[in-house]
Amino acid sequence: QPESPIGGKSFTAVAVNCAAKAGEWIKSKSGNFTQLDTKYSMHDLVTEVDKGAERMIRNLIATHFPHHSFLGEEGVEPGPEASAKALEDVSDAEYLWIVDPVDGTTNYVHGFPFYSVSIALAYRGQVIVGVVYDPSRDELFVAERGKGAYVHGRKMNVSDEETLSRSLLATGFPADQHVALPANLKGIQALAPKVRNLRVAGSAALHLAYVAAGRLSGFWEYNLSSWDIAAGSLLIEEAGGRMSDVRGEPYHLGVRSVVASNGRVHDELVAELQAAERT
Ligand code: 2AM
Ligand code: CA
Ligand code: CA
Ligand code: CA
Repeated sequence: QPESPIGGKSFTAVAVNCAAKAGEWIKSKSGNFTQLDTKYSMHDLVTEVDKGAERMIRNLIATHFPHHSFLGEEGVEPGPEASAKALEDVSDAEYLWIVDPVDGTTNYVHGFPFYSVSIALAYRGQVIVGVVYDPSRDELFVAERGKGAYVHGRKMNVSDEETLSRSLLATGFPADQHVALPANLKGIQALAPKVRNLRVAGSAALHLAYVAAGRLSGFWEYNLSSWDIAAGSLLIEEAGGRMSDVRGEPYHLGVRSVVASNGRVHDELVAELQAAERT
């Protein structure tokens, strides 16, 4: 696995710088953005802030690393097929930046302060840097492969609950109203009575950061895209947690339906979701 360039700015420093700059601008525009559009459906929102933040991040990365590839939500046609295709198109990239400029746009639009900037760098398909930034609380979550996960310099560890009955879990309502939403409503119905409680706060990347920080025991969501998950996946792994798809198979960049946990409750969570899908 490659080291960051010596002398120049490290990969992690650039990722952090991008997240901080974009995050500050996003927060400054909160409540006074001017363009609100829908993309794929009435549930899929975008503002000029999403687009502007992605452009800002993309340009900053290109100045430092002009030969790296870039995949960002706002550069891809809306909808699940296009997002899977866009990932395929860059699958042979050596260095690939995977960026969600605003994860939680619906929250951002409503002034609900739970959204994030998500920036990952993958080397030959494996995430080596993951940064999630929450501008509302000025919380910066950073992981480097093999070097741990940190929130503002403090080492993060996943929580130690051993059972679902002691777990605080989070999930998300899928955008796909036909297949994924009914599937996840079954999951919610099955899990709600078995856990301490459930949260559905609206930013997958920030939910993943919260699992890494030990604030949530686990998280699952259906039909996400690579930019929602990539950065958070490394936070989880470096904080000692576990990432998989909803069947329990190991996480990779193509996984869209994801389970993340402190590791201890993982098998139980996957089993409940599998059982719920069969009902
Ligand atoms: P976004 O805000 O970047 O779009 C919330 O459940 C999660 O789902 C967020 O990470 C959100 O990312 C994502 N999301 C919202 N609308 C979506 C859509 N239409 N398709 C796919 N993911 C979506
Ligand atoms: Ca979006
Ligand atoms: Ca997103
Ligand atoms: Ca987004």
